[in-house]
Amino acid sequence: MTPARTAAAERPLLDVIVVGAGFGGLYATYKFREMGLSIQCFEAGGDVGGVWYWNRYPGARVDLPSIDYSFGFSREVEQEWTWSEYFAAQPELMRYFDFVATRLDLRKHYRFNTRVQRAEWDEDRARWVVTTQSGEVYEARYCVMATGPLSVPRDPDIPGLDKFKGELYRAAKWPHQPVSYAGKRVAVLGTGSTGIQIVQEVGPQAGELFVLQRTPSFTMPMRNFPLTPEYTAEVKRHYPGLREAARNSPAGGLRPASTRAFFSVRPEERQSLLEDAWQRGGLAMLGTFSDLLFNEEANEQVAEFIRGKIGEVVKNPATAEALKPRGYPVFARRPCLDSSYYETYNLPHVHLVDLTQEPIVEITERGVRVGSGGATREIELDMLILATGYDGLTGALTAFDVVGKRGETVNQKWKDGAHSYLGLMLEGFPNLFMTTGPTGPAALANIVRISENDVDWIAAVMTHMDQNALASVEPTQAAEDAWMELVRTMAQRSLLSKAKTWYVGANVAGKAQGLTLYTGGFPKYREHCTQVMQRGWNDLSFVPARVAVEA
Ligand code: NA7
Repeated sequence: MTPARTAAAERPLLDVIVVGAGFGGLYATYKFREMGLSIQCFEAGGDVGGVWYWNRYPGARVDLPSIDYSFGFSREVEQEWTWSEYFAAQPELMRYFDFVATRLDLRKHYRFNTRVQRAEWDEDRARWVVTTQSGEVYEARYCVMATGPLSVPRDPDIPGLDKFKGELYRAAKWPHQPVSYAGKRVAVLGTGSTGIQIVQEVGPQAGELFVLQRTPSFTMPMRNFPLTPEYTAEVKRHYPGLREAARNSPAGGLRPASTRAFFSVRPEERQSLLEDAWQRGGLAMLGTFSDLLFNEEANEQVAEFIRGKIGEVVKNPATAEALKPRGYPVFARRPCLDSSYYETYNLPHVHLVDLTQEPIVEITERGVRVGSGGATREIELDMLILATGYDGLTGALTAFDVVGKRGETVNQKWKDGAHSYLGLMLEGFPNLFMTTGPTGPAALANIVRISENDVDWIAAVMTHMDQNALASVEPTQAAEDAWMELVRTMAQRSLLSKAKTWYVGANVAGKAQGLTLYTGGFPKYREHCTQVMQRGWNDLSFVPARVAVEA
C-alpha cells in the first residue's frame, strides 16, 4: 500500500478513517491494519460495542444465536471465546466485544467519546477531511462509515416530554448505574423488540407497570438455553462450515430456510409445521415456508396462528385482543422473540394501555395523560421508559455533514430516500464507504456476516486502487441507478413494504418513505458484490493518482 503522506496543511495523511466501533468498525480496523494501512478510528461511545454499548436497558438480548452473531474472520477469537447462552444478553455481548478488542489489540486505534461532526471530500487533494466535535481535524485517503443501521435513537413527538418530573429513561441511552423498579409506578412507551424485552423484565419487578402500546408486534418464543461444554466444543470444531452455511443462507445466518410454499402442503400439515416451529422457538417460524414474505394469504394464516397463541396465554380477553396485531403482515415488522412477554400481562399489576383507544394527550409533570375529548385520564408515574425506536438505516449519515465532491451532503442526496450503490458506496462521494448501509441487506440479514462481506469488499477495492495507482473511486451514476432500480423492483414484491416501520422510514416524521433494503437474500447480495469485482470493477469510476500527488 502507498505509505501515508504529509498533507499540504501539515496534517499527516492517513490511509483510512473508520467511524464506529461496532461489528463493522472493529473488523474494518483489524482488516485495514493487517493490510499495513495507517488508520484512525472514532467512536462516540466510551468503548467498543456499537449499539450494544448504548443499549444497556433491562432485558437487552440479541435475537440471533450467539454463535452466529459473532465474528468469523478470526480463528483465535472463535476458538478462545465461549458463549454461555444460545441468545446472549447485552452484558455478555459487551464482554465479547471487550474480548475481541483486547485479543486483537484494536482499542489503540480508536478515539472514544469522540463524535465526528463533519466529513468533507477535498477533490483537489483527493482526500477526506474529518472534523470531530471538539474541533480536531484529520485527513485520510478513505473514509469508512461503520455507523450502523440503528444508532440514532428518536424521542417521540409528544407534548410535555420535558415536563415530566419523575425518572425518565431512554432504552437506547440507558444509564450505566443500576436502576430500581421495586414498588414504583413505571410506564414503557413502545412495543417493538426493545419495549417487549423491557416489559417482560421490568413487569415482575415494578410496583405497577403500564405498557403504552400504539401498534402491537408479533412476538414468538425465544426458548433460550444455556450452552453445554459438549455443544460448544462441537460448534468450535465446525465453525468454518457453520460460517459457510450462514453465508449461503438468505438471512446470512444459521436459521432454517424452506423451499416449501405454504399452500403446497395440506392444511393439517401446515398447522403441525407451525406448531413445531413455535415449540422450537427463535425465528424457526419464518423459515417454515418459502413464501411468507410474498404471499399475503399465506402470511395471514401464519399471523392468525400467532394470534391464536396470544389468546391461549393472555387470560384477560380484552387485553389479549388488544395485543393481537392486525392490519399488517407478520414479519413485515421485525419479528420479536420473547421469553415471557404475553405471560407478563397476567400479572395483576401489569396494565396494557391501548393507545389506539386512548391516545397520549401529553406527558405531564406527574405522568402521562391519555384519552380523547372529555374522557381523558392521567396515569401517575414514578418512571417513564422510552423504547420508541431509531431513525434507522440512514439516520447516522444524515445526522452530521458528510460532504461530497459537488458540495452536496448525504442528507441532500437522500432527501427523497436513500440512494446508494450496493449499500456500500455513493456516487458523488469518492473514497467513501459504508458498512451495512441502506439499499444493502442491512436489517434483513445477520449484521455480522454483512459487515464481514462489506469490509472484505472495501478492502478489495482499496487493494485494486493501490496496485493500479488510483487516487479515487466512486460508483458511476448508471451503476447506482441500476442498483436502485433492482432494489425498488424487488421491494415492490415484498410484503415488508406493507407495515409502518423503520424499515420504510414510517417512524420518522418528514422522512422519505419506501423500503430501501435489498430483499433478494444475502447469497444473492454477495453475488452482486463479487460480480462487480470479477467484471474488473466496471461499475466504478476511478481517477488515477497524479504524479504531483505521488511525489
Ligand atoms: P421499533 O421497532 O421501531 O419500535 C418502536 C416502538 O415505539 C413502536 O412500538 C412504536 O409504535 C413506538 N412509538 C414510537 N413513537 C411513538 C409515539 N409517539 N407514540 C406511541 N408509540 C410510539 O424500535 P425498537 O427499538 O423496539 O427495535 C428496533 C430494532 O432493534 C428492531 O427492529 C430489532 O432489529 C432490534 P408504532 O409502531 O410507531 O405505532
